[in-house]
Parts: sequence; structure tokens; C-alpha cells
Amino acid sequence: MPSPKTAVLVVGKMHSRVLETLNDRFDLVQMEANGNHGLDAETAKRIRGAVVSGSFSAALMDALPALEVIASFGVGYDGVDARHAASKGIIVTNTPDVLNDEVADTALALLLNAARRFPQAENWLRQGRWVSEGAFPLSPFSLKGRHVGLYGLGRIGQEIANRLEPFKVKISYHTRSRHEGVSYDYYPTLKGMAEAVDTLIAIVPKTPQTHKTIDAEVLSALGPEGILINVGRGWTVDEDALIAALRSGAIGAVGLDVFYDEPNVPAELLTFPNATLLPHIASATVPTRNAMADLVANNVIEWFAKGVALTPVPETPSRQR
Ligand code: NAP
Ligand code: 8YV
Repeated sequence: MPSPKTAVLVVGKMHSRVLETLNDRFDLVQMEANGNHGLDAETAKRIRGAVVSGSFSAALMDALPALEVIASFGVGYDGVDARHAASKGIIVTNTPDVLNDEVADTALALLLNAARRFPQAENWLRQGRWVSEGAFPLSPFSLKGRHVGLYGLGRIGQEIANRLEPFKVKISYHTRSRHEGVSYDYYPTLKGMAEAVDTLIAIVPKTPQTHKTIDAEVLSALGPEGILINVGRGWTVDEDALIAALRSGAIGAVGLDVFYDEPNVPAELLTFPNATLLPHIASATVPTRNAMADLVANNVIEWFAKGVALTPVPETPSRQR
């Protein structure tokens, strides 16, 4: 009798390429995201791997006694309780690097759109206002001569910096500690950097330490000519403070790909002409999402074939199965 296929849990919606790749080799068991797992005891006992895009709770890990590996879709894995996984010897993997270029491109697009109002200008043309009213109003800001502070200089932050170089802007950064071999000015505090720069690009993970760190003080330090771009997590921005700063003119413009309570975006944010807002699409191209899907699937395949995960997160460092 052939040995039964290893059971892999699919939590919620998953990129079709992950499912196509895994389907031949594994017994895929689908469950609803954020719900009770609804598996009978026998099935729960058989689950040895999981793929997820979003949340994977400690309680779900506890309900799956044979679970060895959770492959998370995305480089940010804040939805997965990785410390709990570590305490149980479960490996968590994410999808680093394959999306760096796409996300960095999006940061630059948001920056140009926030400074120059290209989306609003295109709407002006499409609405026939060029004909009826004449030229689109001059944009109050320019990228020229700006001093950009990067809040985060990791895999994606460094790619954003690489793209900023040819724009001839000054670049500085804030991280928890100075990065060796980096020539940009380092600021040990976010507030200190916000006081020095006029443009802030956030690309940090969602952690207890980054919660609402872009607050009223930081926004006011950026000033009325200041531009904020966030391509990390909405968690990092105090959205009430941001709305107040846009309302009062304490900040000049904003470009956001991520929000505090996605997909809900505060209604007042939509009213500001100096806000350019995207629905969390920084990595959302067919080639990049395919590369992310391949990394998710290959982490599961490699773990069960060779006993080593390709891209484990730091909390659950690679070990032999
Ligand atoms: P990474 O390589 O781990 O870089 C994270 C950076 O954040 C590092 O430079 C780190 O520097 C810094 N950092 C971490 N905690 C900090 C803190 N408390 N204060 C200051 N700096 C801190 O991660 P990545 O691959 O660049 O991705 C970054 C994040 O972007 C992901 O976690 C994800 O949430 C988000 N993201 C969003 C999208 C999107 O679709 N919008 C796509 C991809 C990623 P130190 O360790 O030196 O502090
Ligand atoms: C994805 C992301 O949108 O990689 C991340 O951390 O935020 C994005 O690339 C998300 O993970 C997939 O839904």
C-alpha cells in the first residue's frame, strides 16, 4: 500500500500557484481564515505542514500536535505567532528578498505621486478639466533638493535608498542600531531624524516597538513641507494624528500603501487632495507574487524532502528536521 501523503493545512485564501505546486505531493486540507479550524481530531493530528497568508494563531498551533512547519506568504509575518511556534519547535518561513524591487518601486512611485500629484493631474485630464479650466495647478512640492529619512534600512529599505540615489536627494536613516558600512547619516531616534529631514519613508515591520511611532510629534517635526510615505505596515502610523496633521497643514503630503485596519481606510483620509493612497499593492504584480508563491511552496517541499527550510524567520532559525 502506498504511504499516505503528508497533510498540509491551507489557512484561508492562498495564491493558486502555491496550491497547484503542492497539490500533487501533499494532501491539502483547506480551512477558513480566522475561524475555528473545524477539523476532526484525526485530521488535526495528521497536519504536519501549513501555508498561510495572514493570521496563524498560537491556539491553532496548539490544536495541531504534529505541526512542523508554517510557510507564510509575505516577508512580514506579523500575523503568525512566531515566538509561540519557536517554543513548540515549529519552523516559520516567510518570503524575503523576492519582493524587494517591487516594493521599493512602489515607495518611489508613492513619493513622486505625493510630491507632484500625478494621479490628481491625470484625473484632471480624464475629467476634461484641462479643456474646460486650463492647466492643472502647479504642485506645491518638488522632489528636488529633498532630504529623505528612511525609517528602516533592511532588505527593502536598502533598495529604496538605491533608487533614491539617482534622484540626487540627501539620504539619512533610523534603525535600532547603526548599520556598518552605510555612508548615510544615522539617527538613533526617529524624532531626531524627523527634525532633520523633510521626507520620511517608513519600511519597518509590525512589532510592539514600532506601534504608532509616527505620531503627532514626528509629523510636526517633518513640518508643513514634509512628506510621509509608508510601505511597511499601517500599525506604525498614528492615523488620528496623521489626519489631524493633514487637516491643520502641519504636514505637506502623504503617500500610503498600508493602513491600520485594512481594508478599512478612515473616511477623512480620502478627502485630502494631498494624500495618495494605495490598497496594499506594493508587491502586487504577477511575476513578484509568483516568486513569492514559489518560495512558500518550496519551503514546504524542501522541509519534507530534505529536512531544511529555505527561508526561516529569525525566531525559528533553520534546523535539520
Ligand atoms: P528587514 O530586512 O527585516 O528590515 C527591517 C528594517 O527595520 C531593518 O532595517 C531594521 O533595522 C528596522 N527596524 C526593525 N525594528 C525597528 C525599530 N523598532 N526601530 C527602528 N528600526 C527598526 O525587512 P524588509 O524585508 O525590508 O521588510 C520590512 C517590512 O516591510 C516587512 O516586515 C513588512 O511588514 C513590510 N512590507 C510591506 C509590503 C507591502 O506590500 N506594503 C511588502 C513587503 C514588506 P534594525 O534591525 O537595525 O533596527
Ligand atoms: C503582501 C506584504 O501584500 O510581504 C509582505 O509583508 O505585506 C505584501 O507583500 C502580503 O504579504 C500578501 O498578502
